[in-house]
Amino acid sequence: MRGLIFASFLLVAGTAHAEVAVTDAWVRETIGAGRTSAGYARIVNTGPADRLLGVGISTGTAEVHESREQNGMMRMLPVKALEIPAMGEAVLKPGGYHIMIMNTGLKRGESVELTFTFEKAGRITVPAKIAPITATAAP
Ligand SMILES: [Cu+2]
Repeated sequence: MRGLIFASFLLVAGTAHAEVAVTDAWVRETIGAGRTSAGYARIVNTGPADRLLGVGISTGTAEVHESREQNGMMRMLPVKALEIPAMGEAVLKPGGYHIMIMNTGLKRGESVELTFTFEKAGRITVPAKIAPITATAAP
């Protein structure tokens, strides 16, 4: 039943913005007093090149970051616009591009809404599953 609701939700989002779809969205839980987390997703583009301009979360604040090694240290840098290639995809995953999530508590097993804003495709809101803090891939 949950799967069915999720599938029909994606169908609605897909109808509004047929060329860009956001799938496999997930975030990590926060533990104790922790208020910072990270989120990931796959962005599939069946149309012309687009750009991801920002991501919002229904329960706090979020920004797009890139993890990059600099002088042997992992650093996180804000990304102003993430290029989504024509007829291609962009994957936000641990160790690379990610959604930095601040000022919120996230409980494992629940879900939260992420809103992706694209230059051409506009806004796409999808549910993101909240995974254990140790997760390295979509639950
Ligand atoms: Cu970050």
